[in-house]
Formats: sequence, structure tokens, C-alpha cells
Amino acid sequence: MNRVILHCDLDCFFAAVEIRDNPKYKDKPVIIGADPKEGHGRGVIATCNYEARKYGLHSAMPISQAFKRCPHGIYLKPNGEKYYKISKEVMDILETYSDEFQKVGTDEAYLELTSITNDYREAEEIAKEIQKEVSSKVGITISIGIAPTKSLAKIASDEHKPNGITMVRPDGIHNFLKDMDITRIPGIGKKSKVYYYKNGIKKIGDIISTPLPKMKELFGKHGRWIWKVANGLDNRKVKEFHEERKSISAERTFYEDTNDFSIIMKKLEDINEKIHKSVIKHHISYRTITLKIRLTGFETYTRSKSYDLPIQDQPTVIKTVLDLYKEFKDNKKKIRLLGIKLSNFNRNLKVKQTNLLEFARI
Ligand code: TTP
Ligand code: MG
Repeated sequence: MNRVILHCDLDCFFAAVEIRDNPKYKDKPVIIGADPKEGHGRGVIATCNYEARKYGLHSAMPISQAFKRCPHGIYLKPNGEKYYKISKEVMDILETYSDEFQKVGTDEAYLELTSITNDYREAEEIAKEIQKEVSSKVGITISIGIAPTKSLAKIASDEHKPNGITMVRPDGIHNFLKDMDITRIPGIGKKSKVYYYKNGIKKIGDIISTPLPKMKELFGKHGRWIWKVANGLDNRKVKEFHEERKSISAERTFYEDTNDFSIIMKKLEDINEKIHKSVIKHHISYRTITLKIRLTGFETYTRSKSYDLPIQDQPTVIKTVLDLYKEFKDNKKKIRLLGIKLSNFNRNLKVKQTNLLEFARI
């Protein structure tokens, strides 16, 4: 079965935050990093916005060199605490889109959507939804790649920056990669590319057309790995559900906003089915059930109900969310998104049931 994976990466992250907080910098080259001290400063650029990149500036460039190329730029010191807080805000949003979520560094994350949808068109709708939510709630932009493997999704998220969405369908992998320089593969940097170049491997298409045994012979383990990446055979998982998770949720966006009750009910049943696969797999019971509704536009509501004792009961969840939905039934506005969240967990249902039985005996 084909997988659907999203890789989300914030655009010029530190610089985007500073521009958000100082809109007057918007169309100027903004550089975050060491103090340039009129060209005599030591240290490097952490990042810069796309305006500054027009002057050839980039992360890790010595700040003195940056100043020579772009003396009129706005040079700012990094504010780590602020970026940490904003990174968390973004991750909290991303995490609501799939239980299979993996944060990588401060500004990127993978989301496995395979159990939510197999349809790349629907995945694109979800990606648009993520961009809108990050932009409206946090005020910065994010680029997203959609592909059947993690490495392809990462290459794709870099393709149309800033604020881009790039889809690589399983049948489009070869076309997408073949003319790219091999350094677009994560893990091939300026140094390691030299060795590949010497052996006539410059484009990703050259990797694809080299037989695997030859790649292994020439470049060892590394060669085998990049051959797999280039052929869409990276089967690394997006990190699974972790013990500290406090809730489990899933959301779905409609292709077209609707107030047709049968469509709404079907969607809620699908979502409920999906989250119960995880709930059962991880032996989780929950006390709180939350319904999330977004109407046409961006109005979003959540309504919850908590039970006294933990349950793991799919029919009760659907009954509860339909009850919570009643409040919105007569609303004239159509519905754009629906979500269900389960929280207030009790792990290891078996143990809990035993305890309950003992309790009942007393
Ligand atoms: P990146 O995602 O590599 O860069 P970016 O978000 O600034 O730009 P892009 O639009 O190309 O994704 O890194 C995320 C943040 O990490 C970046 O804003 C600053 C920090 N960083 C450093 O401090 N030093 C570095 O060398 C790099 C690459 C990043
Ligand atoms: Mg980034």
C-alpha cells in the first residue's frame, strides 16, 4: 500500500519570527546571527530571509562576509527563548493532524497520513489547512512536501519555498528527482558530493540508473542508502505514539464545506474508527471526549464531555460527539472541518479492569 507522508518545514524560521514582530522589516534583507560589527564581527549567520538570500547570504556564512555583500541589511541577534516558544506552538498544531508525528529539530516535523487518507488530493487539502492554521495562529509560513517516503517528503518541502506545497505521487518519483543535483538528498553535502561527482554521479537520475550492486561497490553503505532514497524505497517509519502523549485526536477537512448530516455523520464515524485503531493498539482508555468543528471561514469550536470512569468504547464516542454536535445542527454556516479528541487517559486497560473488579467486590 502506498504511504502518504507530510514533511513540514518553517520558512526562514528565526527571520520570519523577527519580521512578524517588526513588520517594518518585511521587504528588507533580515539576517539573524552574530553581530557584524561593521564587517569586523566574528561568528556566522544562523539564518536570513529570502530577500537577504538574493545577495548570496545563507546559514553558516561568516557574518563578516555577509556584511560585505549586504551592508544595508538588518542584522539581529537571535532570541532563542522566543523561537523555542514559537516552535512549540507550531508543533502543538501539527501534532493534531496525525498521531504518527515526529518533530525533527526546531522547525520541521513529519506526519504520517497513511491511516487517515490514501488520496493525495485529500492530503493536499490537509496541507493547506495546516498552512492556514499556522499562519493565522502563529503568524509565520510553513512549506510542506507530500510523498510516499520520509526522504522524498523532505526533498519536496524544500522545492517551493516559501509557503509552498509540493506533491510527489508514487508514479511521479522519477520525474520529480531525475534532474536534481545529488546534494538535494539529505545527507549529501558539499564534501561527500565530490566523491560521487568524480564517479560521474551528479544528478539524482544518475543514481537511479546505476544498479544497486554497483552503488554498493563504489560508495559502500552510504551508496546503498542514497540508491534507496532515489528509488523511493526509504521505509523508515514516522515515530509512533509515545508514552507521554496526553491525548489522541484526528481531524478531517471536507473537499467542499457541507451541512449534509449524512456526510457529517460518515466523517465522524471514519475519524472515530481511525482513532480507535490507535487506542486499542496502545491499550488506552479515556475519560474525556472532545468534538472540534470548524465552520466556513475560520470559526473553530470545541465541545467536550467527561465521564467519571475511564472507557474504551467506540459506540459511546460516536454517540457523545453526535450529542455535542446538536448545538451546531441549526447553524446556517456550513462545516469545513471535523475532529475528535480523546484525553484524560488511563493506560493499560487490563490492569484498570482488574482494579475495577476488585473495587466492585469490596
Ligand atoms: P532551516 O530549516 O535549515 O532554515 P530556515 O528555516 O531558516 O530556512 P528555510 O526556509 O530554508 O527552511 O533551519 C531552521 C532554523 O535553525 C533557522 O531559522 C535558524 C537555525 N539554524 C541555525 O541556527 N544555524 C544553521 O546553520 C541552520 C542551517 C539553521
Ligand atoms: Mg526551515
